[in-house]
Amino acid sequence: MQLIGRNLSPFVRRTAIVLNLLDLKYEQVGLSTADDMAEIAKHNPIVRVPAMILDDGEALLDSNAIIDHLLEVADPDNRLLPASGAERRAVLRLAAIGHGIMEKAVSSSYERNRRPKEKVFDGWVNQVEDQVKGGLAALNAAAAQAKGGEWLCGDHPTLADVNAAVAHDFTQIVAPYIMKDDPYPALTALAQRGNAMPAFGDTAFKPG
Ligand SMILES: N[C@@H](CCC(=O)N[C@@H](CS)C(=O)NCC(=O)O)C(=O)O
Repeated sequence: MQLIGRNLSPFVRRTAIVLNLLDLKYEQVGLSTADDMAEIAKHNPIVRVPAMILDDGEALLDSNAIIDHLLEVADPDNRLLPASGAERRAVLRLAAIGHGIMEKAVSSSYERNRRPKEKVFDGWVNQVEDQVKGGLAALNAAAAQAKGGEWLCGDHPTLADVNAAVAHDFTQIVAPYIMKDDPYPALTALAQRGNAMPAFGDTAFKPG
């Protein structure tokens, strides 16, 4: 299997962590949407990452579709996402908040970095960054209230923790001023617990 994209992308990184947590072997092809559009377009007509190329050549697009497939084939005990009911809904709710933070932090970063400075619309940047902050505050509250275990939904990491840690770290990279003075300490502690595991830590984005 090939994972297309660099771990600077939070969507690529969360996919890589799920692959690692499921002990799946894969090769990562570190293409960037800024520099490698033609190459990415060979796999994905929308020219986005991640894409995943299965061993028979089938291409899966979008981290949600890729992770859905990985869970179907390699998580028979439903450890990363409970099979049904309130437990499943709780993981999906928190995972959606983490995914939403990623989307809004990417929007903010594109607005600030891919436009000429004089065309950046501060009102829009502030709006999406308020959405990022709302999501981070919700995950911080969930991490602070996590009962009994170290993780958001029980005694082992789920998709909710994967997304929370990646959302935290990505915001730290692209909008460090939001994380100044550690305003979300329970979430930071959760991200640190994740990153202490090779499945998470080995995927941390290394510039260069
Ligand atoms: N919903 C998608 C979002 C993927 C996404 O937006 N990836 C970004 C990189 S972080 C990208 O490819 N951006 C280029 C573009 O949208 O033109 C997912 O979860 O995989």
